[in-house]
Amino acid sequence: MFDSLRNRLDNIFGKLRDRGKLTEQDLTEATREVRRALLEGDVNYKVVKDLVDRIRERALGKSVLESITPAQQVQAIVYEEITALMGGKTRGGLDYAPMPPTKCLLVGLQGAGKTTSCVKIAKGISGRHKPLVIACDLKRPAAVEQLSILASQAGIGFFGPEPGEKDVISLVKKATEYARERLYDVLLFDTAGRLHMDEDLMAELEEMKKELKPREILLVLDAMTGQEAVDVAKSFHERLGLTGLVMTKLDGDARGGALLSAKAVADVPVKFVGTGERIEDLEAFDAGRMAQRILGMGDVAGLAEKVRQATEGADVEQMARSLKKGRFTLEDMLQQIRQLQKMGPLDKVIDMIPGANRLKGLANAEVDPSRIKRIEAVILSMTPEERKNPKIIKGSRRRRIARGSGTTVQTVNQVLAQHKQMQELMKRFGKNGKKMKLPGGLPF
Ligand SMILES: Nc1nc2c(ncn2[C@@H]2O[C@H](COP(=O)(O)OP(=O)(O)OP(=O)(O)O)[C@@H](O)[C@H]2O)c(=O)[nH]1
Ligand SMILES: [Mg+2]
Repeated sequence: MFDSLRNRLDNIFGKLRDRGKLTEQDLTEATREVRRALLEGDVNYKVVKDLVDRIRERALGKSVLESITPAQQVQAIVYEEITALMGGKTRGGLDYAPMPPTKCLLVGLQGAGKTTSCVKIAKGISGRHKPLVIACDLKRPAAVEQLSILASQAGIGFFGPEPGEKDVISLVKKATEYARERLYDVLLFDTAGRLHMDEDLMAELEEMKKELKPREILLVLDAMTGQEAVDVAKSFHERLGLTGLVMTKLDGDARGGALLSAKAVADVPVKFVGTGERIEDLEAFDAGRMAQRILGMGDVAGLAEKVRQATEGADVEQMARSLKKGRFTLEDMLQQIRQLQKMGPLDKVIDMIPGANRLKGLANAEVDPSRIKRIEAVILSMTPEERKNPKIIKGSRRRRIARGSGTTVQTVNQVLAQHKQMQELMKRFGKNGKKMKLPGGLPF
């Protein structure tokens, strides 16, 4: 996600870190490079100008704190400003009506991800709510079927038009009645998309808005379309009064511009981001966490959440404990490899680990199931003592473990090397965790 922007920023801060004490010249240079990186990331030029001015002003006026380096202070300011730019502390997710049902209209151009996001949101809240998705695209029968299939795959309630039904207002009235009788408390209306914003589309949406008085009108935007997405947001907002944005396809090679500029330019908050094609690939938006990821600082909170979702219960506490202590035995490794399997594509998890960008190769190697089986066999052939203290595993023990696990000494060596790498990673994780608690609450 936003790899090129992140790498650019990472380089800039890397250079600053090497400097030690920073002169005004260093700062000027760094802010100029931040500016260039953001512009190349397709962030709106006016947004970039304001942002960079603020960063420079704050960085220059900053007294030197002893606990963190000047480079880190600059990084902290950039982090804070980017967080503020994307909406600061306001949290994403749905805003529920005080009196159910909560009605939510999903609107947007063709192919933006409305139908997919509709089911993703429903699935995401289905533990605590009883959502119903409603197909309101009466022009394309295939659109109705798409929503119906996705909903049934996700185990979500679905309501759609009869074949040949033409009147969208009568459809949404029926849907509301259907939901009332069956106690659905969140109604997600999937609307038709158009290639371009046109009068027909807008008029239909306005009519739906008048009839439903929805709590949320969410515009779904494809992040890959960059500043164009921001323009679309402005137009929709002027006409419909949006309550939020769903920014999809962040997993692609979107440069970040749409996500970074949308709030500042269109004045509508991002509420969800889509990060893949699977139903689970949706996150309630959190500006601070997103800023961390953009700046390559990793997403500790996001990782923790993902771990919690994947594992539930006692395992998580165990994992959190060993991560915190920076201690990491071979048993932990085995357990974590098994848990990581449950979390889905590993590169996404790795994206969230501080400083782990460079370790992607390592993660990819682990995804191979037969490799995981071999690692498992090797670790299970060790004595408990060896698992706790791998340092004692010398030549003869390595041969014994290879025989016992039906592998080779080379494989045993690889597992041990990999364990060492992961241990390093976990140590870094622990350190970052501690750094989080510096005065001022900055994520360093
Ligand atoms: N990689 C990726 N693909 C996505 C994401 N969200 C949606 N898609 C894909 O984008 C394509 C279009 O998604 P839809 O949900 O059908 O889009 P739509 O806005 O309903 O399209 P229309 O109904 O034709 O206007 C599908 O192939 C989705 O799988 C995302 O976050 N990441
Ligand atoms: Mg659709």
